Amino acid sequence: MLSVEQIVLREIRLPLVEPFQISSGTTTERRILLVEVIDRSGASAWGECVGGEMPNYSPETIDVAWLMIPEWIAPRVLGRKFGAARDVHAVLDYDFRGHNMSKAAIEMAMWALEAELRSMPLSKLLGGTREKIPTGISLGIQKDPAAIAAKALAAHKQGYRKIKVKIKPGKDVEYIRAVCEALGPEGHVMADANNAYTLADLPVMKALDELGLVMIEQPLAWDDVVQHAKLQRELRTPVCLDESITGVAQAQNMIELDSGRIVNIKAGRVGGFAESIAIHDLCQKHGVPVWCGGMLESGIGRAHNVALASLPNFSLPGDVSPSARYWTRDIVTPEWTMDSEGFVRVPLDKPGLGVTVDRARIEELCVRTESVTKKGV
Ligand code: OSB
Ligand code: MG
Repeated sequence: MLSVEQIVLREIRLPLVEPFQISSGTTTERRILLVEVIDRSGASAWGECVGGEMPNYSPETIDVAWLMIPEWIAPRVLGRKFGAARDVHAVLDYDFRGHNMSKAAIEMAMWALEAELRSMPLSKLLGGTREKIPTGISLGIQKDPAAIAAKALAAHKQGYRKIKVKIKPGKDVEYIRAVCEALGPEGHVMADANNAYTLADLPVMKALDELGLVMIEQPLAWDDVVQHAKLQRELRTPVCLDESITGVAQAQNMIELDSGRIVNIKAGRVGGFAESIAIHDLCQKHGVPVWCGGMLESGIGRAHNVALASLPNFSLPGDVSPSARYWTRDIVTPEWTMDSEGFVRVPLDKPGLGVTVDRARIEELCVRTESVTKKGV
């Protein structure tokens, strides 16, 4: 039985080792909202809200999450008895639209707490079967084709098993072509547009289609599944949806309409692990591969992602790069590492997240904190 008495929110600031540019904006420093859920016995577990600094990926931001969690989400969880973390999703979703990233931060912390209390690795609690995760890198937009080709080649040599390159109009075909030429046929290159195109850009999409990419991620509008179906009909390259898939219903629509043939699952975007597993299972039933996306998470969010990516239908490399790709120093020990073959190991030797949360480091980086308990207690 799970019953949480206190939820603590903390905002930390973590500068990225290099700026990360996508079609809709650049991030240089992450403002990360961490949540800690604490039960009666004092057992605690962590979650991370993936809401961005700006509303350029989704309407959610860290500041909106900081309002939503104490006011609307924590009260549904505090003092309530859950048989299992699996039951939290329905409670958070009942007559409560959207705010998936805020809900997910708490829902995922509840799974971590259950794993902790049952002394099992989070991966096992979720139904994971993999012991190591094939890893991809997501490279931000660079100043010219030579610069992105050099970055991609360095990543390929480090062992990364999938190289994702961000694109935007004017920085697309020539950039991707340079990467493909640098890496050769074993490059496993893909492009992610973060909604920067419309169907009027079909010639650009057709040119990308000639390059033999593993997939093209979310080229069209962030909430669309209809125009993507028209595009997919014109392309041999599989379209992968990210932003558009906010839950299992949209995944169902994607499959019915053939608007994409691969799903990037980010647990934050879909409201947590229960919904991620539902999408995973639906896709598996329909022969649609999935992979685990990333949102420039700290070592805590990364632990959640690695656990999720251990499920069997996560058959393509995930954006679960090691700590050093993002930070000079992470907030967990040991830090996340990748071997020279491009695998991140699933920590199966420790319960819960499988890494130790560095509280002292979090205190150092913390710029605000709020503790929420059940009203009247
Ligand atoms: O579209 O996948 C995306 C980061 C921020 C917002 C959107 C995206 C991303 C990434 C980062 O691609 C992947 C990572 O965490 O390494
Ligand atoms: Mg994406």
